[in-house]
Amino acid sequence: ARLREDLPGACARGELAVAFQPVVSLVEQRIVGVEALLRWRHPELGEVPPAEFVPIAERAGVIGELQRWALDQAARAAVALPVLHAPLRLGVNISASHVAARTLVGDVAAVLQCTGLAPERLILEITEATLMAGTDDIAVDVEALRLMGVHVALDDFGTGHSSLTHLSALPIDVLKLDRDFVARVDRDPRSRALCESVIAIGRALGLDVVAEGVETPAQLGVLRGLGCGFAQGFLLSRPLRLSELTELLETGA
Ligand code: G
Ligand code: G
Ligand code: MN
Ligand code: NA
Repeated sequence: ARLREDLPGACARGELAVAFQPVVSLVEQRIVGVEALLRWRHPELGEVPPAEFVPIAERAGVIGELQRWALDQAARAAVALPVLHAPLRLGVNISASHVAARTLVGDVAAVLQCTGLAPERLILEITEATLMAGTDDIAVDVEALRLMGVHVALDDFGTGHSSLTHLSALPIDVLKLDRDFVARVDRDPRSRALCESVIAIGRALGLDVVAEGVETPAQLGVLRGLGCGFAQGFLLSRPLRLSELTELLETGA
């Protein structure tokens, strides 16, 4: 109840922030993107994880506002980041209800316009469950976003029920391999086989595959051996504040 009451004003009170977790190319061996992750520092309760407050925001009907703010902040940050080789890509998580509310296309267009972020740099991370709910409305919106040049990632891939046939029909550019599979990739033959198939499917469909939640060199080694293109996780970098990310890029990590 406390969170539900405090959330609507949290943005205006400056309690929200966006953290950025680097995404690394395993081929180029450098940071090629970041995932924006919303943070709420409650004045009394401390850090509230998004897994807790995003569902509350959805039920309270303030997810649209929250999401617009996060998109705007993340895009502003992205255009101001130092460019080393190529401009970093920016992943932003989009919740199911925001997609369902049908304001996403307009919201994204407005943010691109206001910040000058190139659409090709933006990757909307949408979960398998949301995309698979696949009503025609959602398909129309996602198609409109891709026509604008924006990329779409299937987030938490492996946790839903996409069949291969269905996957090839989805309007996506990136597969994010769920960290549940990555966690045991170096120890459990089944996890390894699953990761191997996802990477192979990605290659067959021309999709980038990003392994999430990489925590150990052993996991990274196996994923690299399987031909996984990209990775993120605590081993490579935890989510960083903008100042930390800028410093990391400037000191050439
Ligand atoms: O950072 P953390 O691991 O606590 O994030 C937990 C979950 O919160 C992730 O599943 C992520 O997709 C979600 N999340 C983080 N930031 C945002 C955001 O800006 N919008 C939405 N809808 N979800 C987010
Ligand atoms: O659902 P989504 O993939 O958007 O969630 C990303 C979340 O995963 C973020 O909240 C981030 O803090 C968390 N995360 C990032 N790297 C790791 C990791 O290596 N291990 C674990 N357990 N969580 C991670
Ligand atoms: Mn994500
Ligand atoms: Na994910």
